[in-house]
Amino acid sequence: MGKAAVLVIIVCILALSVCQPETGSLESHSEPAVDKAAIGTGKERSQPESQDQETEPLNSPENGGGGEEGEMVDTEQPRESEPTTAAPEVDDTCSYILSRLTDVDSAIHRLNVAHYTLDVKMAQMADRVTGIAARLEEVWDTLELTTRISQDSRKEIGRLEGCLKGRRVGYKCFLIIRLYESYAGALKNCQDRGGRLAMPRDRKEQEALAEYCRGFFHPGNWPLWLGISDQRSEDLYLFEDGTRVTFFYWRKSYLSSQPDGGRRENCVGLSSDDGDWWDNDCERLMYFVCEFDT
Ligand SMILES: [Ca+2]
Repeated sequence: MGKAAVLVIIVCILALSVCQPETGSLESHSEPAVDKAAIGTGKERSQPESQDQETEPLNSPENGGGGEEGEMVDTEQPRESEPTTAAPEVDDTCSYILSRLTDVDSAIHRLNVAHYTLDVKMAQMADRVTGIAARLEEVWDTLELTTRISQDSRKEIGRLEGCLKGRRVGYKCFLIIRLYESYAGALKNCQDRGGRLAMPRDRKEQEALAEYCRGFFHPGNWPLWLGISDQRSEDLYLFEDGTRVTFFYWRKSYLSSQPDGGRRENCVGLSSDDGDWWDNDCERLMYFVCEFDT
């Protein structure tokens, strides 16, 4: 709005500068008319001699105005009529400029009103956005709480399922999952259930797990992932909780002695018929065993 006001002021100054010279010329043109009136009253002495010479023959026919004088009157009359026709044109121009300035002023007023209205609506919108943000924060807190409760419930369901459907050994329960997964996929699946990939830590747990798997798949034989690998360092076998494996149950026979895969096979599986351990390619898709705390 400040720029618009400055623009209006500049336009006004320009308009006045245009109008004042015109009015000045008007006055200069109107002077002879006054002088003509003054000639009759004898006050024409203050006027220039040239004008006196032009006006005297008109008002003093007695001064012996001949044919030449009459011709001068005829030639001078159109010159004096010019100001009387130019003045209305100047007035019309000024009136037009003033009317346009009035229109501009009205437009600026309307813009001011629109700007105020926009400010009010922006303030209302800011209030609404603040309210929505507060509601979103509440919804987010509720969602986090719901997610936490859901995870706790899922872990509890996994624990109950593992111990009801699986095999309990000491303070843990093993549960066979008949889904084909890679080693990493099996790890995630057990975690999503609230458990871990099976980690038989001693002979008691190993024998209980082997008996459970043999009975589950009898008379078949299926390999199952355990939570043991040497992915971090070759021949350094660790459980998935990072603890080192101290008890092993590798298959040992004249046909095959495990582990034999070197750096190609770094994840450990259990064969369901005899419970022996085999090293396998970690990307191989196999069934797996989860364990849950009781
Ligand atoms: Ca290996």
